[in-house]
Amino acid sequence: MLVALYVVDFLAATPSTVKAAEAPGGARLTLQTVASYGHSPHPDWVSYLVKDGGGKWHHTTVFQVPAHSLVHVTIYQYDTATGLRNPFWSQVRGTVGGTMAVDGRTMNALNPDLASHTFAIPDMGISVPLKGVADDAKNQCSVAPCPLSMAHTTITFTFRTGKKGKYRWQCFVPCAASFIFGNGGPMQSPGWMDGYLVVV
Ligand SMILES: [Cu+2]
Repeated sequence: MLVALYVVDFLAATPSTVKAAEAPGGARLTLQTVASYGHSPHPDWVSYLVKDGGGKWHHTTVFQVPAHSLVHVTIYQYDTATGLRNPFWSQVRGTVGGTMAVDGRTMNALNPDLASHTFAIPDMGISVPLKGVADDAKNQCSVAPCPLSMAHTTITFTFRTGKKGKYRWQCFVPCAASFIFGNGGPMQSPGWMDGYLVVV
């Protein structure tokens, strides 16, 4: 029964598309991850959100960016670490310079135990592990969108888009608490832990 529900959910969910803000040479994509969305239909589901060019946060995972351009990504990470079962995903891949910056510090990999989520676009060879906030951090956020005054880590990186197309992206950390092996629910639902990069 649960499986059937997920399938229906998957087909019915058509998250809206948010266009990344324009930036010199391309676009600026600003995201946040939250431990719990805090609203219906799934207040306890882990999720991504995206900010539009006007500064408003949207609960969707379909992002539009220009082709053959640089995309400057900033991810505010409000969730605690779950850890990666497969250390493959702890490496930074496919970004400009093969690096990310974590709270301003340049890195090319993350201790797998510290990962909360990943931002990966497999068909573009891109994968970035996202460092979680400490389990005992004060001021943890549980209702999206989370403000910068709450505990978070900031991850920045840049990647280059190629030709136009619709590319699937997803998180590879088994971050779905209370689901079997952490891989159900939000991990299988566009709008939460996976979505599309629409390159136009
Ligand atoms: Cu995740």
